[in-house]
Amino acid sequence: MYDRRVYLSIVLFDCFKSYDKSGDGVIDRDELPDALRFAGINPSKEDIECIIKLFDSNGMIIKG
Ligand SMILES: [Ca+2]
Repeated sequence: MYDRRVYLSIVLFDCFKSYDKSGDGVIDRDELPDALRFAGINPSKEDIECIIKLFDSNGMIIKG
């Protein structure tokens, strides 16, 4: 029986890999809109800038 958290981690990892098109281990600024659209969000350029500022102050997740 799968632990729900393990399952969600696998789904999230697969999702991340599919949007990390350059394969560098981070979601680039250019890759972020497609990932958000997959989640049902149609981001504006201002949304993208806001997300990067709010969630990636150290540059480890999103490469700007
Ligand atoms: Ca990437």
